[in-house]
Amino acid sequence: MSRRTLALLLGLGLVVVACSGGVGGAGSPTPLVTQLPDDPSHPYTITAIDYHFHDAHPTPTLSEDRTVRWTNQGTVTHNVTIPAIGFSEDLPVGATFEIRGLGKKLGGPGTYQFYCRFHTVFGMAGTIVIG
Ligand SMILES: [Cu+2]
Repeated sequence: MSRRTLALLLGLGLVVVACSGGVGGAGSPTPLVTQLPDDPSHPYTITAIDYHFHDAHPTPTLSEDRTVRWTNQGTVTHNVTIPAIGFSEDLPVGATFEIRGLGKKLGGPGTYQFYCRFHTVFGMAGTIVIG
């Protein structure tokens, strides 16, 4: 895989899986990058990492009944404010919360903004797409 391809895959938010070594071993080489498709049977996870909401620029199109989960893997407390439903919840370091059926609560298909009330100056915001 070329460096350009790797950079492209990483830019698309794909996850690098561990390379378990095996240098010089026989058989097929271990892939360095594996695409992890969005799985509708699980909550859609948006991760706050130091003034950025990862995987929400925008989200993929989510069904109305999908659970959306926010988790904070950064080093400071963040917040999730969703003006369309008057929701605002702080998200301490390491914390996670979920909203079940977020699309239904939002009122159905559409594009909805959310942001961190502590870090608007950094543009810490995201877009949820319900379809
Ligand atoms: Cu924040």
